Amino acid sequence: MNDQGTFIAALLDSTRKAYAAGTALRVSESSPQVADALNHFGFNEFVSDTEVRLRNLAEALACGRPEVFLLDVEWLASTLASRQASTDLLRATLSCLRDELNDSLPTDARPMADEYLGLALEMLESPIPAPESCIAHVGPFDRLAKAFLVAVLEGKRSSAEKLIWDAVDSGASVSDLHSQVVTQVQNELGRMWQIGESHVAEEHFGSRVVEDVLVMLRSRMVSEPENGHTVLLASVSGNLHDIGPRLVADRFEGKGWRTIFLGANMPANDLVMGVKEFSPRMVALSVGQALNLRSAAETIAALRTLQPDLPILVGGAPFTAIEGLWKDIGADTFASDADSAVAFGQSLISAK
Ligand code: B12
Repeated sequence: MNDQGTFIAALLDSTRKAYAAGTALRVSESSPQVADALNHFGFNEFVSDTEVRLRNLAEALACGRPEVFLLDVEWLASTLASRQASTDLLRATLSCLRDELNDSLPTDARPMADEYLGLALEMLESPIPAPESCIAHVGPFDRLAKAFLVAVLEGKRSSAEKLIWDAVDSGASVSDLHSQVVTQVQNELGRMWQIGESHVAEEHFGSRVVEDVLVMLRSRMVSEPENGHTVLLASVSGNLHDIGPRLVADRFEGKGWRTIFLGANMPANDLVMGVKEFSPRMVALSVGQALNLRSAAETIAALRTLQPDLPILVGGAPFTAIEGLWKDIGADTFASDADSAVAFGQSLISAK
């Protein structure tokens, strides 16, 4: 992690609402069109939204990685693009936030924040496309993924589950169903939510169906004999996404590992207790969003204090998007999916 960035991040955390409100006032005093857009958005909503930008900026600064902040701005710009909405208010927000921080932060803390906001504004000079469909490709599981998605959107849990059973009965492998159906459908539900084509209830329902499907698939998995090794998996504190690491856990189990899957939002200290309790050969941590990066770094530091040589693998969207980010938070390696995670585990035990 970056020392100066961590310090600035702490300053941003402690005064976030005030900076966000100051930014809102500046935006409302800028051009009449932008002020109109803010009023349309609603002052309080705008302040909350700007706080999210500040949280992402803080994570980026703490990691010493502007790309972390750019990822958030890009996500927002692509959301706007999907609704054919202008980025004028977003640009004004970043520009006013930059002024606000340049007027308020201690002198030596200003350049880093200024640079990151400048890079984001520069990025917005080129058009950012709307997110593309996650199951548009023509692959062997494309039809199944689409049918599963439709069943979920129609609220037909049994039909969705039957599609998976039928595929298993026809010889589809658990790993293909994980990667080509479950993951794609979840990504697509996320994209639909992002672009305003589905709502939270549909995503929640889809996630519950997918959780049941994972249990079914696990019961159908032909596992290798126990190899005597344990992997402990969890989503770091603040990360409520736990379907990804659960799927990874199931695949370790298929290779004969004992898997201790602790689920979402796992506090660092309790994770340390888990390691004391279960003596894993390795720990695998899920980091759902950039907002979880400092939490992940803290968790890894706590684990290192207990057991410096314990291998720690991380996974999740921020590491797939930003090369080498896993090193900045102190992990030993990163895996983009279940197969590469299990390959890392296997390499550990075969190298012993
Ligand atoms: C379901 C879901 C939720 C559920 C989670 C339920 C659950 N029990 O997990 C709930 C409702 C809680 C949720 C909340 C939020 N979510 Co959400 N969510 C999703 C969604 C639709 C699916 C996630 C999922 O299950 N994917 C399926 C699994 C199998 O895939 P995966 O997680 O990517 O995991 C794979 C790899 O990443 C990797 N992996 C993951 N973890 C690990 C760990 C290790 C060790 C390894 C090796 C590999 C690995 O391997 C997996 C298999 O290949 C995604 C969409 C998406 N594109 O991811 C959005 C998404 C992640 N969520 C998003 C957002 C914005 C949020 C919220 C902020 C929404 C809000 N305003 O409240 C909150 C944040 C909550 C928090 N504090 O964490 C955004 C994030 C955008 C961004 N800028 O990063 C996404 C991308 C949606 C979108 N398209 O905008 N969400």
